[in-house]
Amino acid sequence: DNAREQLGAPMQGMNPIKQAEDLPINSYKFTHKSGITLAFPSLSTADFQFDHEKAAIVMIESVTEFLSKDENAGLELMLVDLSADSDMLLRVGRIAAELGLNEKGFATYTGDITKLHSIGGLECKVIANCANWRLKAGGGGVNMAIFRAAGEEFERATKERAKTISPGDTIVVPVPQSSPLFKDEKVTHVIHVLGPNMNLNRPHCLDGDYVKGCKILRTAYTNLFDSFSYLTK
Ligand code: AR6
Repeated sequence: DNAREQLGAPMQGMNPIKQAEDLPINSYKFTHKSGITLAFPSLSTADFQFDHEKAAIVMIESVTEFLSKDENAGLELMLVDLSADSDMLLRVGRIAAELGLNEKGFATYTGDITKLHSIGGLECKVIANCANWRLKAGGGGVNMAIFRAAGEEFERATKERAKTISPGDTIVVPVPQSSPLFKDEKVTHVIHVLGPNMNLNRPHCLDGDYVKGCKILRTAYTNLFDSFSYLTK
């Protein structure tokens, strides 16, 4: 509860999200009244090699379900990726625009998830991490970026909460106030998520089983969004 208190009141007038002028297909804007935002990366679609088309469908379904619940009114979900050419960002941005999800609290954003305030001018108090099953710092991708940006105390705070994580599960870690991620980026919580893995060189490989894979991905997004919702209550 203490952790939840840190999150404070809803942010007023969430900053307009930067528009990529040359990419009209991506609407980097929340077009409804702003609230508290979860910034999250596309789970499993880089190092874990999950099929992008399937991942986009599962993500959109999970986002739609979350935003349609009355209890989540005022909460926003923002998919972040490093490059405007990101295949997942483009795919999801296109489907979201078709479904009118931008009016309901969804946006896509190009940038580093660990620099949303200092570079993007945004205030996303909660961010998600594509973790590994041992919750270890390093590796690559978002995991490396978040542990690097958050510092040693955050690593300790993560270890205090759990030693491992199962596919589809989440671990919520309050960001220590001494962490640059808290001080410079205004992030109060990181939610570690372990997505399904299709990479033969990583643990828990599903070996192309997309029936299981999609189910785990769906569970991962649902748990992530529910953890976020719980933090705000
Ligand atoms: N900011 C925003 N998006 C990013 C950033 C960043 N700093 N870095 C990467 N992305 P990945 P996975 C995007 O590989 O597939 C790690 O080694 C990236 O372009 O981080 O779930 C862990 O330790 C892609 O769209 O996650 C695990 O072992 C998305 O984030 C494993 O990778 C996810 O890419 C997890 O693999």
